[in-house]
Amino acid sequence: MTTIENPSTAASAAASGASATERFEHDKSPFAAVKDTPKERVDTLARELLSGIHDVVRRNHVTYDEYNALKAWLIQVGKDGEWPLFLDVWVEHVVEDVNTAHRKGNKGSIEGPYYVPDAPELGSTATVPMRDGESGDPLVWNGQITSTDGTPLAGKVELWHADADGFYSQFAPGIPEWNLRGSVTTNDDGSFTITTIRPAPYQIPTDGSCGKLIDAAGWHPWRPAHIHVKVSAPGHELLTAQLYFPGDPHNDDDVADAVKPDLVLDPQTNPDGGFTMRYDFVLDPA
Ligand code: MBD
Ligand code: FE
Repeated sequence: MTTIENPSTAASAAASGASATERFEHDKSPFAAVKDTPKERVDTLARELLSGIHDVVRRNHVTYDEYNALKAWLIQVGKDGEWPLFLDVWVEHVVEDVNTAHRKGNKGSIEGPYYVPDAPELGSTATVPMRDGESGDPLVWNGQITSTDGTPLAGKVELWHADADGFYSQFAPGIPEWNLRGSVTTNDDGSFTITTIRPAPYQIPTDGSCGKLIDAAGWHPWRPAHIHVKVSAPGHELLTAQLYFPGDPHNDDDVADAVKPDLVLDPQTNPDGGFTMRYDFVLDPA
């Protein structure tokens, strides 16, 4: 597998798992949502989940050594704070699929572990917060939000993405708090122009428990370069999606299985080296 050579990079990878756990506990109140779930529903889900595990044990004749290795690994995932990472990488894409299958508008994708609400508010012609001399090719993105019937929708495009080294602000040390994060308010006709930099392919942290699994199973830790968005407009379903770049070697084997053809961009190279692109969003009425 690909190992991280730079020790300071490795340290930040471990910290990002713990930060994602803290962030999740801070933003979501999962137990409040679950306490009203009927017993029958919990019974069904818990029983079927356990039965899936029992089947794996029977089919593969799992040994006591393997069972104890699993126990040790599960304990370590918690200690590393990597439950958000594990679940968002290997489970969320199916939850996303079943919950958006009814949509006629834009395809969505997973949120992942690195969303932070309340990013700086930017106007309809926005430059995302970035450092002086932020590395990466400049990217200018024109787009519009419409409803499924074509009606223009005034709304918001929240976006967040990794920098040219593959790191997210607030989850890796030494990056300004809101770097490459923003909340863009569109014009009345739903149009917007966003200037940012093109993010790099992203490697999930390899120095914690998820990395151990990847290594032990002979998998790889890569996600294609992507821009995360949450697109909203009154009276419409919130769209959570990610946009990808054509030709990325990991579009076809994303570790998180979150690429869909409709989400691949078509950036045009500018004479001065940067990129310009158009990508519009179509939201389903709520
Ligand atoms: C990411 O940046 C991401 O988008 C997902 C889904 C998992 C880990 C890191
Ligand atoms: Fe991401």
